[in-house]
Amino acid sequence: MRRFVLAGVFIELALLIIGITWVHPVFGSNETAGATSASQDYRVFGKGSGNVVNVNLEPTETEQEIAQGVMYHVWTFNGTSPGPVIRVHLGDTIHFTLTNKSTIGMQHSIDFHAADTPWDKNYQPVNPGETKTFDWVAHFPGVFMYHCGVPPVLQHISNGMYGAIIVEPHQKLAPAREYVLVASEFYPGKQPINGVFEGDFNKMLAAEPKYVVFNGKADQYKDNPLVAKPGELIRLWVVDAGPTFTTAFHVIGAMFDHVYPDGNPTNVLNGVQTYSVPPGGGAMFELTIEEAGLYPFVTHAFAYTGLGSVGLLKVDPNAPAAPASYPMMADPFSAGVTAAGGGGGTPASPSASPTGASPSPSASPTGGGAACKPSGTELHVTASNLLFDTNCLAAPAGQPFTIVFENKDGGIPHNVSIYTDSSVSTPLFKGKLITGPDTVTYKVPALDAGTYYFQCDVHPATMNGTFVVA
Ligand SMILES: [Cu+2]
Repeated sequence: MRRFVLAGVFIELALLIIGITWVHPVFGSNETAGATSASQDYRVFGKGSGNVVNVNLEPTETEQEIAQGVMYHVWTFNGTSPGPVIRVHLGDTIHFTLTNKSTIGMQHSIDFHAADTPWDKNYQPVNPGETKTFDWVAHFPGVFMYHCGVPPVLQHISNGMYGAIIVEPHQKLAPAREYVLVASEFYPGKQPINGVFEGDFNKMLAAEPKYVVFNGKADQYKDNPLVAKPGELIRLWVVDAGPTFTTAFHVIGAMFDHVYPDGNPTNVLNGVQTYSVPPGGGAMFELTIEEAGLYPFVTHAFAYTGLGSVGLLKVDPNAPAAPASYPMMADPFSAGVTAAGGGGGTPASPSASPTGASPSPSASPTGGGAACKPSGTELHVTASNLLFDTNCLAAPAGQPFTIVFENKDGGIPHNVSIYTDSSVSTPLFKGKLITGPDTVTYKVPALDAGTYYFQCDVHPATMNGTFVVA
């Protein structure tokens, strides 16, 4: 069995972090014993080998550097975008558990492209704090996407909820230097909020990404090239997570000996220059490079190459030896480069979760500035793309007032609540949650003069500001 990336202690660590347990390892799996499945060369049928692999994914939102110096509020599986690389064998039963650890009150779900299982039963939204478990059998070998399928799927995928799963075929693959590359797009809004960008749904709809990346960060393999030795077999597992663009995968200065659409060894193309991996698709690329040097890998759709989807493959006789094996689950950032974060991306810390951070109002008590003064008893605030359109609201002291709140985020609940301060221990007014698109007019009783704090109680880390009563 081929394993991915790291060795020793780091593998243990990765397994712990990623939360996946390899239950019955299948070494050299030609499965017959106890199997109820029939098999054709391109697939198996039925119940498979009976080997069970526990896979646990935990949707959660956090922050991640998606380009040099650009922090983004990613929605993830297990705290990174892409989520962990999952690696199983043809015929395995995947005992899958999703535990929704959303920090912003968001439903999430799973969709495994490698599985045959009913959408209406197993791919449905899971509420925050709830768990969903089901089993499926890996009937097809190859490399596949998994993703969140909660509407709008465009938004959940754009914000980072995807990963790759490799299903190894019965016939052992030739030993190779392997890397996993998950291509995707990011659509940050114009301005960061407290230094962090949110996804812009309108840009997602318009297919106008700011970044097109491999493994969650623009240009990361320019700084930290993938390495190989001259003459060595290189195997690249490429998944295009989209949400919208095709990856026209090409290595400058080299040809692919073989491309296997969807990674199925029975789908063989020979002598390929560029092969398009569609959004939601995958492919296994094999090549051998004889001469030492730098060989950039790109999407050959050049309007997008410059947005971050170019990396270097460095062929060097002094490259460290390829790993003898690859772990069944791995940190997608390292992509097989070296142990411990050689890929340059730092897996985002789950502790950066919005509810864990103490919300610091973006405007200090005086930060509202001259523009933030009361002007009448009808206040207006709009929520869009998980942001308010202002970070300061003001009302006159000693008289009741109204807040006209418009929530433009379809399917997403928001509210406006006012507290004495950002510890949110003392509410002055709690607005009813409304799910967008919707508008509500809150009637707020008179408040004494002071400088207070407002937030959306569902998204406090990014939707907050100063509330001035004067
Ligand atoms: Cu989701």
